[in-house]
Amino acid sequence: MANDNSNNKDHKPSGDSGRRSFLGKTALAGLAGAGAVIGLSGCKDDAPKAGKAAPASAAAHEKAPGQLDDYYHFSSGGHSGEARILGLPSGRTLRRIPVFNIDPMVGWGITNESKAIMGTRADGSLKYTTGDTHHVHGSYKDGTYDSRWLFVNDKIHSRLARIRMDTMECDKIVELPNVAGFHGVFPDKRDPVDPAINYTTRVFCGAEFHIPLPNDGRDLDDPAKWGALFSCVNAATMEVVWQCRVDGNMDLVATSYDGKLAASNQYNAENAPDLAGMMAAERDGCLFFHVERIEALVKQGKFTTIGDSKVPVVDGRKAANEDPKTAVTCYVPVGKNPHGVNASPDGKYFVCSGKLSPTATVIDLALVLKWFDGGLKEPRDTVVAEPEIGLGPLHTAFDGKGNAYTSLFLDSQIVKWNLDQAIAQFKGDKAAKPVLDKIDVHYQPGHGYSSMGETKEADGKYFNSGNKFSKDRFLPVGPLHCETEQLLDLSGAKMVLLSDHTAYPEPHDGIIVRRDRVKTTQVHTMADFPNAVSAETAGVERKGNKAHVRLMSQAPNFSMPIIKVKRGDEVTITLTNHDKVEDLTHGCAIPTYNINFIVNPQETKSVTFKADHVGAYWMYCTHFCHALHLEMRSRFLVEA
Ligand code: RUQ
Ligand code: CUA
Ligand code: CA
Repeated sequence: MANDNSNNKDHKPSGDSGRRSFLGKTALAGLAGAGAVIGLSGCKDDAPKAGKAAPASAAAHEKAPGQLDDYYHFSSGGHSGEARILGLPSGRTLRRIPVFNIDPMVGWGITNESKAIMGTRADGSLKYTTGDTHHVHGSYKDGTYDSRWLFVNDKIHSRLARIRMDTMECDKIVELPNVAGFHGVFPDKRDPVDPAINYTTRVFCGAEFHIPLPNDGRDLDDPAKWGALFSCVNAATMEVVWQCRVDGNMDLVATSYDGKLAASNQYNAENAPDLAGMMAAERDGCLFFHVERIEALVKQGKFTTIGDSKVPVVDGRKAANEDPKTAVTCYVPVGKNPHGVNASPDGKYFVCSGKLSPTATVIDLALVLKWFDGGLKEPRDTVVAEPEIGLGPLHTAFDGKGNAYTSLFLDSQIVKWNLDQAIAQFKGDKAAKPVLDKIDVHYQPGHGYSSMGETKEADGKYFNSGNKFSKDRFLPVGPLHCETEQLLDLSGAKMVLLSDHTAYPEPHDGIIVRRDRVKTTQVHTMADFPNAVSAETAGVERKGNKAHVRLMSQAPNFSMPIIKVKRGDEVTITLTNHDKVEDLTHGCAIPTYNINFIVNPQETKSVTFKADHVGAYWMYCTHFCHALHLEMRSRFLVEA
């Protein structure tokens, strides 16, 4: 094995080392009582000494200078509020996409266009400047990526953002009403009814936290009355079209390939407001939504609304859904405090991990539909396997060959297991052996995902382990550590660790997309910007105390060497980059006025600010564009 730790005294090939069993025991002891919080908080002082880990085999993953990667890796950025694009197998960072955060590199949160997408208050300032992105998923057609959109959640302010995959820029953000802790998100893969709609039209959003409904000051001391809503957003318009109130909470979200079912794992089936209460029940659940039935109820007017929101809310609570034949929800009991629900690429199963139970639960989607038709007694009868796979199982990925790969947070491992073997074992086959392999990762993996693993084209080549702790894997840089992402080769019988790469805190989830599935635009089309500045419209236009500066850039010049405005003016600068050459980006910074943004070739952006400081300010190009880049500057003069 490539990744053995040389200080593991009782090392065994599967990574069952002293350090790891220590971790496991701590965790197990924790589960029994008050120590649980500590037990789940990851590796402590038991990690190997710096530099002791053996180097992984090089070359297999490396890209020679100038060589392109085979896959795109689209990743969330956690509480950085952004999304990211890396190349795999190299692990090189290609792009950071600001979404909910302010980014002066591109001017996100600074330009008028980006502020309009992010949302502003009456005074024009941003409504929110923080975000917490966890899950990035692409839109589908025919069960695979169609390169149209990426969707990403903001857990802090319960917003859903959409990123255009041609430009890799965020173009819409919507805030979910009456939702707190919006965590899981997944686009649908086809329409549940209309077979012609074989592509994404809905995005489903799970709410992790309970709140008073509406959250207007009522029921503050009575959390038993609080509730959580599952939301459906129209992928094209980004409007919230319906919500479904549930018992318990939601966490991750998965959708079926036939479009009929969406599901969310719930770790707080107890509906408890505190940790002890959330761990009280022996089992929690995987909660299924019957999309067609929910939408039929909305059409029939069988819904309520909450507070100021006009979004129809259907009742998905157990008491209102006792008859399976009319139920919109099905609560399938699964292992304690589950985390993660993932769809197998053959379209047959959802896998839900136990987190506080060492098991993964395999749910047969055909049986869930059978339950909804009244053909099964108990929701639990939809479970076809529940193998023991290791401690702290979280997220599961697939190779398209019948195998599943689950991250084991507490064991710091990835486990490879076989679905058919697990199903046989569940039926009573004593010879069945679901677990095929385990490999150490460094350390405490959260999400793991495989190349094309969330599509019908799962190819079983690579697996990315998104580790939550890196400890000794990189040069120390102070108390804030980067995270490790580790690339595993899935192509053989045994998993092989190919490489480590760093991740700026704190990516959660990602997808690995074959590069031919992604089509980008390398140069904008000027006509796409209605406010594009041409030679005819360039110049300063004044209306009262409003000065509109229409400016062009072409290396190494701005079209106006001198821009004059008066103190007190509300200044709008609209800048169109007339360079047509790929990669020829200009920047525009103005000191004192806090202006900094870029314009890509043929792109137009604008900023608006109050000219309240008199004096001469050099407006200069920030993005290296030309041998005379430093000379690319104009005088911005504010007269008294
Ligand atoms: S979470 S480590 Cu935000 Cu997707 Cu599971
Ligand atoms: Cu234009 Cu640098
Ligand atoms: Ca629970």
